[in-house]
Amino acid sequence: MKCGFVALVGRPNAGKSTLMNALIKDKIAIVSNKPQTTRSEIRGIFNSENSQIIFTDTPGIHKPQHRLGARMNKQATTVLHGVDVVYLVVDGSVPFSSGDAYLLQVIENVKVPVFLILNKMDRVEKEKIIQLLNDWKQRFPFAEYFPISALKQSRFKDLIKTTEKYLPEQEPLYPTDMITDEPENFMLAELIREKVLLATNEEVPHATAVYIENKEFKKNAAYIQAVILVERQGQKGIIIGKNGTMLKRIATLAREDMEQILGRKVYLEIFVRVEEEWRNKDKKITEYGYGFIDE
Ligand SMILES: Nc1nc2c(ncn2[C@@H]2O[C@H](COP(=O)(O)OP(=O)(O)OP(=O)(O)O)[C@@H](O)[C@H]2O)c(=O)[nH]1
Ligand SMILES: [Mg+2]
Repeated sequence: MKCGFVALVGRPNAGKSTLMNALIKDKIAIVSNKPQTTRSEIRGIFNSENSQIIFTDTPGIHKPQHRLGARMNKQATTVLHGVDVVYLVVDGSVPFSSGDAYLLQVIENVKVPVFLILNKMDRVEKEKIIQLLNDWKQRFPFAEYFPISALKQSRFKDLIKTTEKYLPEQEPLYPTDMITDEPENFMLAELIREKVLLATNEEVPHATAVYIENKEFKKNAAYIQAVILVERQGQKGIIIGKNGTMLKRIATLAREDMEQILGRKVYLEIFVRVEEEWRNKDKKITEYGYGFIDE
């Protein structure tokens, strides 16, 4: 059967995580309307009769402001070099910009076929799509061109079929009922971070880290203690909210998702702490699971 690796790279907010989740029909990576949602490489495994495709979602490549951002970029560009196919995921509903031009430079050194995934086509009039594709054809010799909507899941069958053509013939590398190799605690912490991204604005989402401090399974329930870290006292106030209402909302939404994943009742307790400048501390970044040390 066909089995191989596909990397999803692109600018923040292009829809990489939405696309990966939709392709594997499960929620592995968190999604939000804020840029820089994904902070580490995340694997989602697609299994079918004919193939196993190991997708790696990556952080959006951007101009870094902290060590965290620099490491996110490094991870994304490193993933490019260990795969069989690269999907360059572009938000086709916004004009071409310097960020896109930078990405084209990044993929210039890639030795494997690169597909252009022109995403968010549900927002673009049909007549304009051909023009957009022509513009992109002038910019880089992509192996394949796919105008799609990750949200509406258009052209997925065709995308999978075409991708399979570029993968090596070999036995599955992972068990065929496996959809990810992400550690459970990391996925649970990410669910909480997703709710913070949903509920807060400006600097707060970016200054937030989440980790699971303790998890116990007793009878048919899970007892989970988690920590939300922010960089400043004021941000802590925002996360907690008036009379704790914001934190309660975040915890309720996260708990519901956790119950889905764990298939049991969840008792979730969240503590909010301040860790100044954690985004510039390599040791902390690694500890919270946002990637390897960048030597
Ligand atoms: N209209 C529309 N919106 C989409 C589509 N795909 C993704 N989105 C939205 O775009 C936003 C960003 O999606 P993500 O999947 O988090 O984007 P990402 O590329 O993973 O972003 P980072 O992790 O920050 O790099 C979310 O609000 C999605 O719902 C699409 O095909 N159409
Ligand atoms: Mg993402």
